[in-house]
Amino acid sequence: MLPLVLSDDVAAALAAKRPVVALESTIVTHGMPWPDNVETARRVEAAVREVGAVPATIAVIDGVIRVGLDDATLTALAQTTDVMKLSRADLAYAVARGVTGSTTVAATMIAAHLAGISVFATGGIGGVHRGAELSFDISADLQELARTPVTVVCAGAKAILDIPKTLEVLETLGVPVMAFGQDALPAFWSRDSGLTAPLRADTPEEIVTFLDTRKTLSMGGGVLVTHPVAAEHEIPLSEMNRHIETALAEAHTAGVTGKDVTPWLLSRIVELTDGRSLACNQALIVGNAGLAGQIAVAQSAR
Ligand code: PSU
Ligand code: MN
Repeated sequence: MLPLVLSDDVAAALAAKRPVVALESTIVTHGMPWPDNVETARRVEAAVREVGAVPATIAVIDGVIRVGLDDATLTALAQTTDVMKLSRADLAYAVARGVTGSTTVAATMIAAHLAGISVFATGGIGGVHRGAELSFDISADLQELARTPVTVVCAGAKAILDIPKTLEVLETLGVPVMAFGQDALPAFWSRDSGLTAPLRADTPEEIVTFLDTRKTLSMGGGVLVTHPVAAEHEIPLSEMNRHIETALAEAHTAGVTGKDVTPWLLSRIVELTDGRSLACNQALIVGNAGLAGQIAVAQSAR
């Protein structure tokens, strides 16, 4: 039997083919400080419900992959400081050891697919880190997008990454990258990365038509939909780049490596921007949840 437990409302929605949106938990445990993390998670779930879909936040709790968390479990997870950050490499390890871990984009895609959920909202995906030509630090999220058939709605790759290289790797892996409502690829806190997205969609229905066409052509793997943060919450790239340079130099001096890099940079950038990056991060993920909900609704209407 799969070590996978669906909440009652997620199970009921899936059984009735009603729209469901998967949500990750690493953003809760490693991406934001308490109590902003749990407040954001609740707002994100509400945004999914508002458009008529059911939210399914995913995490491993005591070795069980839980799809859909009740508020008490979500709150407890948000306050725990020693949970594992799980990607493809260690998801099964956490299950085998019976421990608790939060799921990254890669691990959330795996769990969502096992549960039968095909739309997933997050903030930003992992990607090719700056200096990857020396560190070889490339997130497992990119390979997961290539192999697992889940549509991921995000605000682009974080500008702490090397965005042009991230886009190149996605192209190499055959992952469609769409910008929603604009030509430019967004850069997480900023609406414009300076790069043009390979593909564009202007409505959730267009995205669903594209997904259906991929299915007809027997194409596996995921699709990345990038959704720019609302203009009133954005922080321009020129300003973010200053803070990113500072944080990267400090991380290098502090010897931060591996899976600690992304959480370390994110929390340092919150300090460097006096909390503005956090407010922006909250706004963009809530926005992404709404769009993912609309895609799921359009999909289940077909
Ligand atoms: N974006 C955020 N906060 C986060 C992450 C992304 O604003 O915490 C997480 C996601 O879970 C993503 C992961 O999958 O960081 C990527 O980590 P890595 O680069 O170690 O693969
Ligand atoms: Mn990494």
